[in-house]
Amino acid sequence: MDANDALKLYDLELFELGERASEIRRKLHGDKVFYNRNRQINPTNICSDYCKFCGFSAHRKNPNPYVMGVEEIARTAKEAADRGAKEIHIVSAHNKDVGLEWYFEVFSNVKAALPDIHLKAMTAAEVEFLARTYGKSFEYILDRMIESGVDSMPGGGAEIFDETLRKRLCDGKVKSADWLKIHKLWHERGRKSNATMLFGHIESRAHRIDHLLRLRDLQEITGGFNAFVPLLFQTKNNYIEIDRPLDAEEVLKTIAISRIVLANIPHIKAYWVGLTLKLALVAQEFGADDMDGTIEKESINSAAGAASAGGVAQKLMTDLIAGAGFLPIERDSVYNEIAA
Ligand code: V47
Repeated sequence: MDANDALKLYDLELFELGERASEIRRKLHGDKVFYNRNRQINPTNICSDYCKFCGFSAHRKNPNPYVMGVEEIARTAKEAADRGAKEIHIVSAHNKDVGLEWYFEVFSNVKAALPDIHLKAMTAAEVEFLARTYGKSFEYILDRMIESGVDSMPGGGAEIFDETLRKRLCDGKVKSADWLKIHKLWHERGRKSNATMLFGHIESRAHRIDHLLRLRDLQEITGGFNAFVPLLFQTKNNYIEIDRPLDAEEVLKTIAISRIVLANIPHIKAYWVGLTLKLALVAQEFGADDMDGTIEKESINSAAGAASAGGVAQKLMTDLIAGAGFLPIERDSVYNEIAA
């Protein structure tokens, strides 16, 4: 499928598109909807990059800079694991004050406290920031991550790959080609990662398709992406003015098209944090097969207006999935099923 064919999918009627995406989804995963028990930790919000869509980093609209202590981070992870979390998802802002080693100490401390936990950490944007700031290669940063206990990489920092738009949205942050290169290097190390796309801001349908095709092409080479996560832009506390948020039809079409175009990526995650739980459930009928997880505490989307700060209880998650007619499946971070 080329860009024109993919773009034409948007012309299909919503439910026809949903049927096509559902067919692929059901072939791959039947009635299953995956979720995990996870905890997000964002150790610092002090950022040297300036992304117009971000409400999380400490700036004029969010003037509360913080850095968590290394022990505090490990303690927070341990408390979450004691409550049943199987994955700790750590993403930081690009903080020049804490030093290179701090990033690795955070990971090795969590792993020392919790040797069996799955540590999903460091976006490609963080990898590029550390490499650039400290004069290191991407390979060096990735190898140090592995040494300090990082198991997989989240998909953040991809935003939208189109270079012109990227310049307007987040000039100075990891370039699209480098985002892809970092994931390729990570996959070459036998590791898995996810891929995101931030949509619903100033991008066009064609920009979204371009983004999907670049991911599809890399996946063809490495096979290292587990899940694609379309992140719906949250509109508050940031520096992007849009006339109105995307309507549900356009969101569902975009998710369905992701399922169709990215037939080589096993999972499509409807990230409930940005979509709301209800739309994330509807998205399961439009190609998605995953809800992300219980999360416990969410800071990035909620800083920009999402009602996700407190996470969601496991029972509510499974009740909602079952109530929508699907089979709730708890998974680990690389999609092994966890027996109930
Ligand atoms: O890269 C920033 C996004 C991302 C806003 O890999 C915003 O499983 C919406 O990548 N509205 C970080 N989104 C979060 C992320 C993620 C989340 C959950 C699961 C996974 C995964 C990855 O948050 C950033 C950026 O694209 N973001 N501002 C906003 N206003």
